[in-house]
Amino acid sequence: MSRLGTLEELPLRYREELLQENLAPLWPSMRTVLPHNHPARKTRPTFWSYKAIRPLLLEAGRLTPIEKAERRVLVLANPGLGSENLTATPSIYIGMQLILPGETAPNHYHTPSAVRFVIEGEGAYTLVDGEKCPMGRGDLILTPSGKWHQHGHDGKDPVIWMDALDLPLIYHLEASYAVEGRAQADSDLPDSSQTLFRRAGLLPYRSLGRQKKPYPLMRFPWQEVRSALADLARATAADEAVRLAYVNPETGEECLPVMGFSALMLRPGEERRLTRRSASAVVHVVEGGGEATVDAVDARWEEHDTFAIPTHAEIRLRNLSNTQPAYLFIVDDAPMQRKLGFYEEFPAR
Ligand code: GTQ
Repeated sequence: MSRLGTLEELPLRYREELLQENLAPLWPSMRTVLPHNHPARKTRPTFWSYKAIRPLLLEAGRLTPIEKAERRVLVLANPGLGSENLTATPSIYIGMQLILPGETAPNHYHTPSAVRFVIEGEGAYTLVDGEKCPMGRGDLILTPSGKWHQHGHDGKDPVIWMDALDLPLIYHLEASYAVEGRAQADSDLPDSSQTLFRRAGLLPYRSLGRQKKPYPLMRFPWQEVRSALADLARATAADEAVRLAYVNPETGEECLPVMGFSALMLRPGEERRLTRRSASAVVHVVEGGGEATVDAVDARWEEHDTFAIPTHAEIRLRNLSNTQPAYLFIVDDAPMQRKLGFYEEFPAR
């Protein structure tokens, strides 16, 4: 491995001439942008406790009326990436959003894709391109790039959910913007998880042979995911993970272009090493408590806690209950990495 020339080795006059012409020599920066064998990472394994977030978010509810916020959100900002950059991993934004009874968050669309994963409270809903999606605890609701969405709340208690967006990526590409619009008409129709896509393996007959819509299903109810995990566990060997992928029911592909979603059940007492891979991720605890080791960082996790996983990280998870399963919801950027052709998995050494 040769040592590359540095900037200082170049004559000052030459460096100034390069600068003048908007040129830069590659070789002094070669190992920074293309380090050998392993990417350089600034993302830190970071753990956010819901116990810390919740009172601060409720306080935001008292400090800032919805009209002054549009979206009342506390962002999970990875300190390694600069807290002002509002990003949990290089590609994934995570925010905790609060909506109070009677409030509405106005209609808009934007170029980044978003999803909501509901943490607590009942009676809120999101309207996505006219489809009314009730927000039950643990439900996943998609608002893909360019789809109109607004939120409302007809219930009695505060509702809190987690937003995940591919905003950092789209912002970095200088392609991020939003468009405001008039309020969508309310709808009394059930969302399509209750009608068209009621059950895996069954599709409306007319969707056969038809040009597929990119986003046929907007809502994935948690009760379905949870019971599917319990059933999957019965048919899964003890040394294998009990994990389900959220997919487009018409194509079987991942449901959004950049972010992928999955649900992992840790059996009582289970300790699991996840396959090391090139994707970054965010893990949210739906139910249960345990321990995690992400690279060199150890932490305890409880219900509704969230943690950031850098690319190429080593991950160990342990369910500390010997009687109850733990349920984790995982957002990653594997779909984007697969499309770009560099997604990798690294089997245990
Ligand atoms: O609810 O539409 O956390 O537009 C960030 C940007 C939520 C939303 C966020 C958004 C939204």
